[in-house]
Amino acid sequence: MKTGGILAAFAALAACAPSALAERTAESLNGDWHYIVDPQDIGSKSYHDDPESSRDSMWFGRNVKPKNKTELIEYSFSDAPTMKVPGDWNTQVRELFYYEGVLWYQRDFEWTMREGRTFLHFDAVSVRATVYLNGHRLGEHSGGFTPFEFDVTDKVKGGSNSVVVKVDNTRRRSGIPTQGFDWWNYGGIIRDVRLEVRPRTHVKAWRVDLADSLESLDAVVAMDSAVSNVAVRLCIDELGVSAEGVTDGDGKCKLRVDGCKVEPWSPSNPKLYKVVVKAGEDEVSDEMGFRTIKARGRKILLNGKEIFLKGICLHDEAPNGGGRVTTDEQVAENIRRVKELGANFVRLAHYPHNEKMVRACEREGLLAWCEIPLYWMIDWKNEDTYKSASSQAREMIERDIRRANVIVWSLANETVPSRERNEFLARLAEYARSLDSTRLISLAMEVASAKDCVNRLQDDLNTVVDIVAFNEYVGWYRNVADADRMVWEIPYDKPVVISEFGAGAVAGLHGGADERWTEEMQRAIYEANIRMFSRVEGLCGTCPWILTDFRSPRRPLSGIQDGYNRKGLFAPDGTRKLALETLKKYYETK
Ligand code: GCB
Repeated sequence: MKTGGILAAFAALAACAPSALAERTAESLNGDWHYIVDPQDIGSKSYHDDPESSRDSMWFGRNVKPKNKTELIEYSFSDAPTMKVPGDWNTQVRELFYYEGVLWYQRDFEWTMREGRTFLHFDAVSVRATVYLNGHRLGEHSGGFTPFEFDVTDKVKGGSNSVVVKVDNTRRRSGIPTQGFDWWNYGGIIRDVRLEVRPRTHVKAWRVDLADSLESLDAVVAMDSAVSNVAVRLCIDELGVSAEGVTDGDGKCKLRVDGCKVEPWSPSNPKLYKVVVKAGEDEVSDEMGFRTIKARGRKILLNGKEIFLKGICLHDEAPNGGGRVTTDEQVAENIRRVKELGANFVRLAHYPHNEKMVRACEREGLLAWCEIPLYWMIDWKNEDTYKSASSQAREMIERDIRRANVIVWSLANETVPSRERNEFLARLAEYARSLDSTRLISLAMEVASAKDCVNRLQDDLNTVVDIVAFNEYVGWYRNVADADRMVWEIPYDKPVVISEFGAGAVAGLHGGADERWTEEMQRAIYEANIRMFSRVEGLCGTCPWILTDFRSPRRPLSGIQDGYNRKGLFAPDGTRKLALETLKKYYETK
């Protein structure tokens, strides 16, 4: 087991880990927030386009109220309608279903001053957020699926406070994702919001990993500043672990624990331990598991043993077809559907999913592939685009770094090879490895049309990744008869995962196996692909597209798609399609 990288890599975790749901004393700011729809961004620009704001009273971030009955103020949050946070606006407010643009949120909250530092924490805002507290602009965040926070110790007051969030989900050419993608561009404060109180000097990031065997652990604890000599204690009662150390001049403490007997985490035994870290006045804890994951030759080894990834792709969408996942019940239903297939692996496509989902998968023994929305046509030459990709990758890795079930960081989906793309992605892969060298790196390649059914998977980026993964749509975007003739040449001594295949079907629509949109055709395509898999050398896993039909504006075919990508094995209401049984039977043999 190679672990040398863990400690070294940890130093690179930069802004660090606003992760782990409710680790410390927190007050939720979920609930009803007022909103103002602002398609022309009048809340932060004047009519002559001056930025925030020549006409002070129109700056929405200030949440100004008229001082007397004569004063003109042309907005009022307190009189504006409300919607729920967390939640996307598209499925909460009928007229915002297709809305892309600026929308302002506001809420008041009462606060009692406390000792220590106070952070305003967002689990995710889609896509760009600018946050104001009591009229002060706290900052911005871009990237719709990862957490961020602001230190508001000096801005929050005892008594009543007002928080305003400007959210903008306009698609941009330089953005990640960029302008075209096959899912719904949900906007809003889509995940939880809270105020968190921490001691003045507190733990900013920490991790514990297996060292060279199941009998030793390496831990690293990093404080929020370079304070030395802070007493650190790591406790895992169930393992009889209680180790002590002090921080060095960088505010970090490294601990090695020997002589414990760790039961490794695996799908059949998703063992979690309660791990507590005390550092000075601070205390954090997590339920976490320990395992190793390696790529060796053409195999994937979990805890040293070969594993086949019986996977399924899914979006972060509520199972009934409505909106982003926000509740434990929605997570539970998505997981119930995954489990019904007999799967042991989920591809959480195409962006970081709700942390509740990642954690629930860990408890349920589902391995996970996590990815950033670097998808299709990216502006490879734009340094701002790279910055966005790398910060989204960092925030994803920081958030989920302690999750035993997360085994793959995937950096891109179906991007077209070019020199600029190869350089961009190779640089990103190196960066991801510098943050976490203990997991596998991959990306989902697109397999373009093969000449005479010979598919040579030649892509220079395959020399960079740990898993060669590709999306093939034999039978759907190319002839189903090709499946039995297709030759796959994979000139890399690396494990191979089919990261997508599938076909669209309307639940309840029946007909011949050659009839588009019928359940029979979807099933026939699954059968043909499954026959083909035995001829893919080094195949270590399959991830059909997709668990449940999902909303996408790219799918307008009336009477069939009606705004849904229909490649689900389940319809949104949970109706099973015929291909589900086919996949289930295949997974029973693996
Ligand atoms: C793909 C994409 C996925 C699409 C899917 C489809 O290759 O990765 O995001 O939704 O194909 O249905 O065409």
